[in-house]
Amino acid sequence: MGRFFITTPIYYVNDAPHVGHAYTTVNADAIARWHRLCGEEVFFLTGTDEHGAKVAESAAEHDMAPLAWADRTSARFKAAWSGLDIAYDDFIRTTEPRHHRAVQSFLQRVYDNGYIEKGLYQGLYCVRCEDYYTEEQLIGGNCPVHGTPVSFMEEENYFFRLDAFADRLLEWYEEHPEAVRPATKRNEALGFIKGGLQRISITRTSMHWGVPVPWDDAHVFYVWYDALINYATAIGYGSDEERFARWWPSVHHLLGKEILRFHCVWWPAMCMAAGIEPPANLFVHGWLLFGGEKLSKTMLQRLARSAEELAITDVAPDVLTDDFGVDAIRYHLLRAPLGSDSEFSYDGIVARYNADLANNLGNLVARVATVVGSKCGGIGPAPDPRSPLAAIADEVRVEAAAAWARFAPHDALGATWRLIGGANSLLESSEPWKMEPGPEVDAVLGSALEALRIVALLASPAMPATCAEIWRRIGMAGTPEDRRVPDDARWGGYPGGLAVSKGDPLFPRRRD
Ligand code: ME8
Repeated sequence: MGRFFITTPIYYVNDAPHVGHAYTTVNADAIARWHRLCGEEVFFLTGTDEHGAKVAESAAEHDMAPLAWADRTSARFKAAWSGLDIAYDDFIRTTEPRHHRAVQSFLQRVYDNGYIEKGLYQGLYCVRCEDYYTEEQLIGGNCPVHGTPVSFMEEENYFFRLDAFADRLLEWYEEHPEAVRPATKRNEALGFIKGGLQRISITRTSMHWGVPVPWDDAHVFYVWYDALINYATAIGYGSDEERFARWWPSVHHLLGKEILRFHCVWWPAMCMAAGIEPPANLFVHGWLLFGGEKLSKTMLQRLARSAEELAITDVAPDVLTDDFGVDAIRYHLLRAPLGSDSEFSYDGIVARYNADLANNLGNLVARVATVVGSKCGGIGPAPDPRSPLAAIADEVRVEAAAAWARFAPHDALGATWRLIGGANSLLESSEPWKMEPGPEVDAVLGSALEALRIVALLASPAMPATCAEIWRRIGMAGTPEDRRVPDDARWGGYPGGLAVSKGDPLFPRRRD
């Protein structure tokens, strides 16, 4: 049996989850569900990043101890994911003892291998990024990511010899041309490496909210250094070597483009320094943009201050799912191409909802059930092996599978929706509702039911509850998730003779 290990970044607990986090998590969830449908053993990891100055500051602002604050916000992420039907296999918190142990054993190894040394660090620091910048990297004297002022910092700490890995990283990139995708992001990472790597400061004495350095208890590890290791902790690094070897290095890291350097330069080098293989697959996605800007916490706070335009709550995942339904929001997030930036707007959700869900999928389900009721006594006929839909379904099955496999849910769903469109066109051209009951009507309706069965299978990673409901309405037993692709998605699987039930509209049309 194949194995598939996928991760999201672990999110900071300095603030509440928003739709940008949901974008990554829903995509990872749908891709994980696809691989389960393929019959693979899947491990889907997400979690929260709970150390560092930023979290300590947020806790202090709320008059709380850092751990109590982390408990509260981490729980909000879990609640958000349960509200979006996210089926993760593990939710890691970096404050857990298992993570502290793994970080200490990983970095002790790097230290023992001679890649960590002591030195004095001075530089311009952004607290929000938890990262140092050079003068040239600043924009108008401010942090290039947050646009907020940076501060001068000086401290004695330990350094990781990132500079020692430039050649090995370039070699690794050469030998693994597909490791970082898309190609534009691979080039960006290569640009960082070729631009020159410097040793990086990886410990702090200025604050204590972090994993203690095992060989020097005056220091804690810098939060990025502990955070990246979560991917190894969760599969047993340092505690269960057999388990670790089963899952590593063939991981798929999904991440936003602003953390490319950490994942595509630092992390592979850290792995090399610890004597393990670098992660095999890194997929760097774009941002959801809101009025052309990254939909960030900072921006949301600003929006909340100028609430006439749009309130912060409009982009919190639960407000959207309460308004449109869980699967409609999942679908919307999955239709934004993963590799590039996409505009995100309320009007955009309404437009896509009406076009794809209300008019196309919802309409097909309702029409088929109604006409099967009036022309076939409510019993679904078997599909026609010569239906024009059979050829579309064959094509769509192959295309959707390839698209899911290359981390392109938007293309997989685009292909799947061609089958819905084909079924709607068949109904419109043959107008079974005007025909006398008989073999001709049966052939059309049986084929439309078969198209719905295949759509419910192929779209189930995106819209699990809706697809299970379609499955039930066309009379199939169990849920699509009990089945396997590609075999069960071949034309002819709908047996006929099943009771087809009508129900409330799946996606009532929106007027706003
Ligand atoms: O960076 N569009 O955590 P974070 C798309 N703790 N994705 C977005 C987004 C947007 N507008 N805004 C956020 C951290 N994201 C670190 C990660 S990993 C070892 C440590 C998503 O809470 C996207 O996945 O700032 C991005 O990379 C992540 O949230 C950043 O979350």
